[in-house]
Amino acid sequence: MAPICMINADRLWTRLMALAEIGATPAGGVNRQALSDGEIAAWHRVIGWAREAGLTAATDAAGNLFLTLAGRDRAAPPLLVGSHLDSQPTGGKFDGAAGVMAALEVAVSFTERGETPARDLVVVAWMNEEGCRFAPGMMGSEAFIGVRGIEAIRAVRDASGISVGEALDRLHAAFPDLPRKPLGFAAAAYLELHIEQGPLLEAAGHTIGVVTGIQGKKTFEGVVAGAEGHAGTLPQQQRRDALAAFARIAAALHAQIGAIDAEIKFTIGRVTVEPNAPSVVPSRVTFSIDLRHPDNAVLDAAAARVAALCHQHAPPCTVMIDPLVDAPSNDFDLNLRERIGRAAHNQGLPFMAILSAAGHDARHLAKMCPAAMIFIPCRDGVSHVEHEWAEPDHVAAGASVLAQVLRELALADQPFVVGA
Ligand code: HGY
Ligand code: MN
Ligand code: MN
Repeated sequence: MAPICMINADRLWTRLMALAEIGATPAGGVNRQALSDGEIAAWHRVIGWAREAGLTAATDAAGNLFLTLAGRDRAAPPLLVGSHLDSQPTGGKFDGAAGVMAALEVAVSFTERGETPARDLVVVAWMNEEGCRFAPGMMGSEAFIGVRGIEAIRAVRDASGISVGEALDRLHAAFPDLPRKPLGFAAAAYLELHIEQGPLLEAAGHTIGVVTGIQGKKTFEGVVAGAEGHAGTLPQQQRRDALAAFARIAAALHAQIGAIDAEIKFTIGRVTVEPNAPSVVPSRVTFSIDLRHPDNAVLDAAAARVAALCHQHAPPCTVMIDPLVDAPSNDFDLNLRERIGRAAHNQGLPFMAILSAAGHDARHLAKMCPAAMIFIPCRDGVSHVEHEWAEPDHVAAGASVLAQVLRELALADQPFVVGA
């Protein structure tokens, strides 16, 4: 069934594919990491499209991008809608980008219909949602709502030693004319469209997911310390082999944390070995831990066991475990969820309630204003892979539902009450 809410589906798809050319990988994916040349190029392209439609562009100290369609009451807290433009190194065309482009398409459709929202409609692209080049992720939305200080964020370095601060200064220097908004300006509500990044919508044959919340997530960084030595002369018994210790630790964590129940998600996604030389006994291993579960009590109990298991299997090496992210499962705004379901129903789109297994910036926005998410299916439920795919009709349907909800909120003369 064609979407009934005025968006230009062809323009949306064409622009989404044009955006995917920035950072395109030979295997058909996207590598457009946070604050990279690719993301700067994406800003130029998206700001160009926004300015063509009369929106104004701005940023903030955290490198978030804001594209504003002016409303009648400029002083009223705006409607925020968007996602992120950065990707994983072997990411896909849709993760984040679909949400930013759908939001921009809705804003452009307002201008084409000569409609002025009652309050500003601000399209946002959050800085470093993915947390790959710079860990942890969601730095832009965390700085925006104040759960992570901008100076702590600026101090984080990537594998080549470049700090977020240096990369942010480089981004801002590339857009010297962009005004700066204050971190954490008040917003009336936040909406985010995203691919599900899981199999449930596709399996159920549904087009729209009304996201109830996001499962809890805790991440850590572990450092195992040993001692370097000659691979040919240092006797085994005298070795403090950091990689051997990490192997024991990883096996124990997978066996005892990763198998707690059918819901737990446990990932060691990055391991760095030093000095990483074939004939040198490894002296240091740095590794990531990504732990998730929908039940906060189970997540807390599992996380509480991580450090003890690491210390148990580290000797004769030592290990340090630093917590990075502690984000409990949350619930999205009921009123917004009802609006999304109604819009999907009005447009004849099969929809279902769904918990998000993947993390999103909306988790943080939900701490400062009513927030909700709209999911669309992705092929085989896969994401964070180069062959990530979403059907044009699904992208259009998601944008059309987003448009209907935003028009309800934005065209309401009397101040709408969300979060009630
Ligand atoms: O890791 C996540 O859940 C998100 O897709 N970056
Ligand atoms: Mn994402
Ligand atoms: Mn992602």
